[in-house]
Amino acid sequence: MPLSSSLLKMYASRLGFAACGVAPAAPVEEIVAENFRKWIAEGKQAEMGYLSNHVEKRLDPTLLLEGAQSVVSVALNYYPAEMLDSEHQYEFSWYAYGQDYHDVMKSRLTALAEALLADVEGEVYYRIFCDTAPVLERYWAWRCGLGWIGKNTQLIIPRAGSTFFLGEIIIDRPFTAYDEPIPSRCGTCTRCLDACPTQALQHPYELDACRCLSYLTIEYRGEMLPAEAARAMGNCIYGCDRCQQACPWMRFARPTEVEEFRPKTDFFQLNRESLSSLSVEDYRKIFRGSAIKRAKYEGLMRNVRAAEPRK
Ligand code: B12
Repeated sequence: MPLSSSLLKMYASRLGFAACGVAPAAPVEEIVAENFRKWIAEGKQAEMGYLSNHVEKRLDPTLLLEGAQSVVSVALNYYPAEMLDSEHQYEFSWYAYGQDYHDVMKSRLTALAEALLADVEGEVYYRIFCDTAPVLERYWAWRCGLGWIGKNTQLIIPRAGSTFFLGEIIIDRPFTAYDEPIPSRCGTCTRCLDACPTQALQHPYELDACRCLSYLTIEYRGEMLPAEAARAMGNCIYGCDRCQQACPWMRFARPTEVEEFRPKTDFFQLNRESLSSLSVEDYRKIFRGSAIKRAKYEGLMRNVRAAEPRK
């Protein structure tokens, strides 16, 4: 018996997902696979070596779950309800304001799968994913009809923007109906390419991580940031949102209602003085359960030293 796609969408909406779609599990389209292999071959993944591991699995979800028949993709809004302003002197990228999205997404995806399978007979095998396995998540969001992939490489949801986390359920059952991809609505616009201060988006739909401030301030482990990045980062000490801030579709973004994405008070109290003298203990306390721990203490302090606080 196929699973009901209308029930899936109803449960997803009740659980606070802004969008949900489903597609048959199959290898990704050949042009997408080719682009991914080329991107790796050209070294555009910088030092994120894990991206060149398990390439075959990343390009074919049926290798991630035996008997996989469907891929469900969901989106969870993280557009901040309250922004850091000039009093804070430094910025963090929006996705990192609240609790670590891996945990939030995982518990909601588990609840979604349990609701969907509550009355289903027989064994059903599934796996849930959010940024923790070789899955081409933006491709699946596009393939499941959630939105289109923008020139800034972000998955953009019509009349909602791009500030959404993506997650998936790969499951060994078919659904009553599948969704279709929607065409790009970027048109001739190049605002994201023009807004990138390090020219990481040299061509539409392709990002060179080696130049991207998000990569350099979060993933890069060097003791000092490259001089060009330090000049370009301004006051943003963790991640970068410039390519999505410049996107005209972001005018539709609405504050998230996901309680876990509300920042803690002590995060909001950080300023130049407290950040430049931040101890490891304070760092651990303030960023407990936050995605910001990805940069590690040394990385965050390196970024603070390189950045220019807003006057
Ligand atoms: C590595 C990684 C990064 C790297 C590299 C980013 C990149 N563009 O590749 C760095 C550290 C720079 C990064 C930064 C950010 N990331 Co990141 N990242 C990932 C990760 C782990 C893998 C991405 C990957 O495989 N990249 C390789 C490239 C080649 O693939 P891709 O960009 O994902 O998708 C391409 C292909 O799929 C192809 N394609 C596929 N289908 C189609 C169809 C059509 C029609 C076309 C034209 C193209 C196309 O085009 C896409 C664009 O090039 C994913 C999680 C995951 N497992 O997917 C999160 C993920 C992509 N990141 C995410 C986020 C939120 C961010 C940041 C906004 C965080 C921040 N503020 O600093 C920035 C955005 C920067 C940017 N413009 O990408 C979200 C994106 C949500 C969204 N709405 O798109 C993800 C999905 C995590 C999640 N689970 O929510 N990230």
